[in-house]
Amino acid sequence: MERKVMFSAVQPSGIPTIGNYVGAIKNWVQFQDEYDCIYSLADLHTLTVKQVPAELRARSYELLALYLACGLDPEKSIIFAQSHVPQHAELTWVLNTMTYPGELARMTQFKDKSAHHAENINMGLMDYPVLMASDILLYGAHYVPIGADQKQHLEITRDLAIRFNNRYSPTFVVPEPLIPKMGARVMSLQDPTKKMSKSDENVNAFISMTDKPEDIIRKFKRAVTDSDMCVKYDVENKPGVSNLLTIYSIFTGKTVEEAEREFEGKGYGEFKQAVGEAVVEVLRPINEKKEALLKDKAYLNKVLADGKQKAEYLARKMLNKVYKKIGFIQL
Ligand code: ATP
Ligand code: LTN
Repeated sequence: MERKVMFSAVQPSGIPTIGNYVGAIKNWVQFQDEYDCIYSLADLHTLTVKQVPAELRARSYELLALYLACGLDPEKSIIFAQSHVPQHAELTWVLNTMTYPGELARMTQFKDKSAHHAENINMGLMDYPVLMASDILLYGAHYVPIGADQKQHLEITRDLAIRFNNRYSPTFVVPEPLIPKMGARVMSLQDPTKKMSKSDENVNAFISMTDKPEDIIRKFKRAVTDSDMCVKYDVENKPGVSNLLTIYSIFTGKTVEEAEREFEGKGYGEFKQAVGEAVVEVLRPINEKKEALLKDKAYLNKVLADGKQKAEYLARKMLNKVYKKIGFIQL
């Protein structure tokens, strides 16, 4: 039986947070034996917000090293940089001609980011979902493992696939999102009604995967909770504590109920310390591997070169098919 294809990506727009880890990267690792997995560094996407060139380059290597340190295996999966495969930008052009400005203008991420970067509302920021659709459709991906915030973009991707298939003939696979039951939306430590984001201006709001142990513990200790001193899962009334319980459960493998029992009658201080320690223990070996990998740029470049070659082969095949259906001359 042919294996299903899986595609996902993270932008090297900052250091990944534990939200990116549990919402996305951690789950990607498990799929590698079951699916044909393709994982990308979404570097083209980062240009929708102003970037400093040297920092973008350094963060791209850092993200690649983190992918590998988390267990993504270039022998099993295709790992590549989006900017190395020109077909992503080419398919975006085609899909742009089938996308309506209205459907992009109502995307939550576009509205949030426009409010945040009012001085730089560029066409790319609005077109972000069409580039994301191209990423996915080029490889005929059946599944896209993402956090809950990306669900809307996946719906546009599905609409575009269906629109193209209807106008021409069946070409694209209509992909399904895979959103984890737990950890699909890790919340900010400073405002537990907002998602944790690597580009938050308050560094206490997020835990970066590369934060030092003492900073991780300190940030959890300062996490906003409530005043009733009871470790109980109740998203509505206790969003801060519920977020910490979710994080604790994912990082220890215990259920939320087990965690509630463990901290019954204990104060928030002890609970927050335990959450911090659980996260530190999971991130420690990942960071050690990442540091070692970053010292070997030749190896990282080789991973990217191999990934580019494999990804481009698939992308070129799909784009040729698209160009043929559209009516471009085939040489
Ligand atoms: P930025 O802050 O630069 O917009 P981001 O932190 O939202 O970035 P992305 O690179 O856009 O991260 O997202 C990468 C993946 O991580 C996506 O699948 C996204 O759904 C997931 N993700 C991002 N934030 C969270 C979160 N707080 N909880 C769970 N998953 C998340
Ligand atoms: N937009 C995504 C990152 C991303 C992506 C993709 C995710 C770019 N291309 C394709 C899944 C599939 C984000 O998480 N902000």
